[in-house]
Amino acid sequence: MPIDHSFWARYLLDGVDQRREVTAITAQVDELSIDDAYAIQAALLELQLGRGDTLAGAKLGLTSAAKQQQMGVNEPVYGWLPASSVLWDGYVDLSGLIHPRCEPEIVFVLAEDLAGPGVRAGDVLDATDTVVGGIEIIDSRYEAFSFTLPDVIADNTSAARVAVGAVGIGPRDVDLKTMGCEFEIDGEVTGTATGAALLGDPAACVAMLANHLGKHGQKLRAGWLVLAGAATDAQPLNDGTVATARYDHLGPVTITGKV
Ligand code: 0L1
Ligand code: MG
Repeated sequence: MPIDHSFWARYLLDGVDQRREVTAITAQVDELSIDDAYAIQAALLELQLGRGDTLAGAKLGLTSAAKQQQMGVNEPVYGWLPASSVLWDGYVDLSGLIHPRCEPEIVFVLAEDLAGPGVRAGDVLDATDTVVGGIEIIDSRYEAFSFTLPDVIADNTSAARVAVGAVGIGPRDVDLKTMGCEFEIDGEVTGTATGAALLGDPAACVAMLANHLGKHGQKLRAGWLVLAGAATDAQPLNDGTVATARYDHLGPVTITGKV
């Protein structure tokens, strides 16, 4: 039976609206292909935009070898950043989230459109205004944060919120591959990594996203934020949790969970 993309998009959005975990889609259908999963993701975005949201950017997930191994996959996943998900202060209101986790991100702020195919890391640097640090709050809508690859794609790659740092740097004023990041929860370091942990080069990750979108007649747009992916493990974000990502050259980004 064909997959009803609109039905499953509504199913996921109901989970968000009612702040409850839902059963994985793959536990309920015979087969969910990657193409069907992206079609559900697109239908979900359409529902959000239909409510008056706008697009602030796009994201990659599963760009570190560690995360790919955990999921048993060898390619990243791609999702969208609605404007309503972007936080402009350091507080994360947890009242609308299910079981949030947080992770450090390298964020590209685009000055120009980037349209695949054929986009390479150098093109990404050329099209980027600044690179800033960020912290993504992921909140899988699935029970126990447990899913298969198509499930997480349909669920917009667990995207929930993103906090973006205030200090940006020109993309060629720093070596993104060697730029270090330390992630701290309540003052304890939980992970350290360099940009190279993101499939060797964060800019190459963004190029992969542009090329992926190009296959679907879409592109990354000037002014958008693009998240290259997390280089360290995500950590639970609870009421009162203070998470800080400290990037070389970019200064710290801090969020606090608040009910
Ligand atoms: O942004 C991410 O890396 C999330 C990818 C999906 C897997 C997860 O929810 O951990
Ligand atoms: Mg992420």
